[in-house]
Amino acid sequence: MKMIKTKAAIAWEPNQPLSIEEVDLMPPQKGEVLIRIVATGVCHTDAYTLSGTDPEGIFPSILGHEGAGIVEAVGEGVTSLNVGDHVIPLYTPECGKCKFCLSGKTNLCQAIRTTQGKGLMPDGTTRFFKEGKPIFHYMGTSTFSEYTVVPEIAVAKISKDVPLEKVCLLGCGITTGMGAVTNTAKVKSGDSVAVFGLGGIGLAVIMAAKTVGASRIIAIDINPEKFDLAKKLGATDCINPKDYDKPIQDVIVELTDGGVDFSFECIGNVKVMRSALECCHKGWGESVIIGVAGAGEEIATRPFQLVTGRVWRGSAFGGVKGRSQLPLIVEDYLKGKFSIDDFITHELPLEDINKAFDLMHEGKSIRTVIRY
Ligand code: NAD
Ligand code: AHE
Ligand code: ZN
Ligand code: ZN
Repeated sequence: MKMIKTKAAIAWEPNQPLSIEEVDLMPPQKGEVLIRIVATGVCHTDAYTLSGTDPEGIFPSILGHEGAGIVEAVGEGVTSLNVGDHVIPLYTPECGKCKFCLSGKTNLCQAIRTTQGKGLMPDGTTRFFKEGKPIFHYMGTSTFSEYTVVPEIAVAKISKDVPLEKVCLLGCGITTGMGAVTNTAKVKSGDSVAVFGLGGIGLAVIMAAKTVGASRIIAIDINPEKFDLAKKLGATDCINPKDYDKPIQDVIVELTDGGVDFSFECIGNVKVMRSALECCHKGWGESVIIGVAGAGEEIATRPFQLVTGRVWRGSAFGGVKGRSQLPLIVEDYLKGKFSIDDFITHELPLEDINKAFDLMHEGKSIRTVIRY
């Protein structure tokens, strides 16, 4: 197989619009697969990296990590995937062999994490080129390209019965929010929950908290336009911190007779992370950080908050092991156990991808799905 041409949105430098161009893509090498991306969501993490505040941000690169597609070719030695398989590329792979995979304690497979963070395939090179010069991969997935090459261990094979233009959102946002509730926090029926940030992640947290039977789900955002959907998905209370002249954690502690059982930060704002911890109930409340903060940002609280029993933890991709567990989540979607449609507020062709970023920054979208 020779080099192919693919249409892609290139991030040439931070804070500049993506440029739609044709680039060259090498065929899949040993242990790699070529995927035709059918659709991809645009997640806030793509905007974060494009903004230049991601310490691992590297340019020029092809962003995108919330995609779904079809296997077009497999490289030497690939045994678990075949041409025609429907798949979701994984930014958190699952090799099944590394210390992390074998620990039974985490989904954070580290088999290819170092090269992935440098925008490279596991052999230390790129597959994308423009006029002979390498274009870097992003999160090991680069779904803002019609064709992409991904390591076999970073591909979940899913049912052919689901629409790829919907389940692409399981490649990051919806899975992350739902998994943070069920795997990381392990919210149970009757628990109270506070959710900070009502984008794709926060709304998925709300949806899952409702499903497990949370008694009270407090949704917090500075954009009240997000409240209707939050209520539809299960929020019992919607709060805009701008409506109060005291810290939002104090408001929530008063509302809940001492604080919530669980809180989730779904923004990436270190000050809000503090509020999310401090609105948790003394003695047992747990706060899960999902939001991603920029280089140099740090969280702070009085250690007393932890001494007195609150717990701070984090969650990546909802603690979900992509190859073994994501196909089961897709099956749950097929069985009608949760909604994806509610999250898709816009659909655009790749040519208009910069509009998807504008809509996100203007607070007008939950998820824009880019259809190739
Ligand atoms: P989004 O931009 O769609 O939503 C963020 C929401 O936060 C918006 O509704 C915005 O109005 C609200 N917000 C902003 N500042 C606020 C404040 N001070 N107080 C209250 N609300 C505020 O983003 P998203 O795609 O839902 O992603 C959310 C965060 O999660 C981002 O930081 C993203 O990078 C991160 N993320 C992490 C993981 C993970 O695995 N840990 C996965 C996906 C996304
Ligand atoms: N490069 C960033 C890391 C950002 C980050 O934490 N990413 C999440 C996924 S966000 C998806 O929208 C993640 O999976 N983290 C685990 C990991 O290994 O990156 C930075 O800040 O350096
Ligand atoms: Zn994401
Ligand atoms: Zn592993």
